[in-house]
Amino acid sequence: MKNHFRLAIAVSLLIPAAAFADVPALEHLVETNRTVCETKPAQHCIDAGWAFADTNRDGVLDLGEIQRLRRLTEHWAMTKGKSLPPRQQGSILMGLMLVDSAGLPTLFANYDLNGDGRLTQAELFADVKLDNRPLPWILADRDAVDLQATRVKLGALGPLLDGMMARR
Ligand SMILES: [Ca+2]
Ligand SMILES: [Ca+2]
Repeated sequence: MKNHFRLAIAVSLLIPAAAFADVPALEHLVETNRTVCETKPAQHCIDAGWAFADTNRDGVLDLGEIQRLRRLTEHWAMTKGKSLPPRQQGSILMGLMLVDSAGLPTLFANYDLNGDGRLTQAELFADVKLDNRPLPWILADRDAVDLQATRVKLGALGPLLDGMMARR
């Protein structure tokens, strides 16, 4: 019990109150869009995620918005994510750890092709040939994803990509 209490204090210090308020919104996003992302053309899924991430609604993502998303995902995985199979929850948290080790600002800079500090959809998907298939299908298609370019941008996360592709 004592440890849980300490953990709760640590978490509440680390995550701004605003993020807590947004967790139900993230939960809602995941639940309502699971079907959309699995069955509708990729752009529907991307637009839904983008609208959620783009807090100031200027159509592009800045580093602060991406960092907020990262914090929310962690909080969600640690609380609501408990309803997920333990392996899935574990891999989300592991993924976040890897993102941290690669450094979010570095990853952001690699994807921000024109270096203006704003990420557009075109920049994020520069190495992916989007079509009318659902997004997971496209991302699993070696011919639709420029693996070499993606590996370079992912930097320290490159080996993770290799592992994912090897499993397919
Ligand atoms: Ca924005
Ligand atoms: Ca840019």
